[in-house]
Amino acid sequence: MSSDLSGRLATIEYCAFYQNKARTTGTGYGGALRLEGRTLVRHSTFFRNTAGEGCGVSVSGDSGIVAIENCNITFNANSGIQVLGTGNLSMECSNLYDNTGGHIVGTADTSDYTGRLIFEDPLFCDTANADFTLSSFSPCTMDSSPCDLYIGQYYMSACDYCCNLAGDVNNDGFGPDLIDIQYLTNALFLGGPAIPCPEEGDANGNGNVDMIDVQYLVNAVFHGGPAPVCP
Ligand SMILES: [Ca+2]
Ligand SMILES: [Ca+2]
Repeated sequence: MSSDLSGRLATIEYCAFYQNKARTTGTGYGGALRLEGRTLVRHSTFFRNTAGEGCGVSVSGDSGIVAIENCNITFNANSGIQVLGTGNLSMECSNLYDNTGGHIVGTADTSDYTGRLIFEDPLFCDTANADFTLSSFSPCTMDSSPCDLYIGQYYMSACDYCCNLAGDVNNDGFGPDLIDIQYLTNALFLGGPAIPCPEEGDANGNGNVDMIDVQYLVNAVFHGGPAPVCP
């Protein structure tokens, strides 16, 4: 259910919150935003923020009524979102990924968000230069997101690049490991699901995805061979 945001204090949209920091001890909550009152946060990206809890957003327990819609909350150094006490959070069509302390912590009933969230690598074009445009392979583009709206700050796909963990064939953020080898074998020879980011399947980085990459991955994972590379 959406939160009642009538008479809201603020709408925060089309923003990127990048490498903000709150204290990481005591009540260091809300690395990017610590919100009270009624607030709508939409089409924004939270990346690599740091706090004790709620690196992206912390919702106050006193009066916080917050709706997060179409946001990317990813790669934060502790929990992505925190809800304190009686704080109220609703979420629609957002992506949570690689928040090391958990995606949503505190008092929110996360069962409310079932089916409204995805948990996938957003495949930003160039995070080293704070470029949060989306790869054409991103699950957050208008065509790929579960709600036909883009997720995050940018609506356009601006690159075809997607390799941020070479050999992570299934693009789950882990690996390369046996699961990636099986995924690649399945995709190439057994009619399995397509490789989400072909560059991560091209383990030897020669521009083709084929049997040689399977062998390369087996060698890397089990026999101490060279690590996969991005093309
Ligand atoms: Ca993987
Ligand atoms: Ca290859």
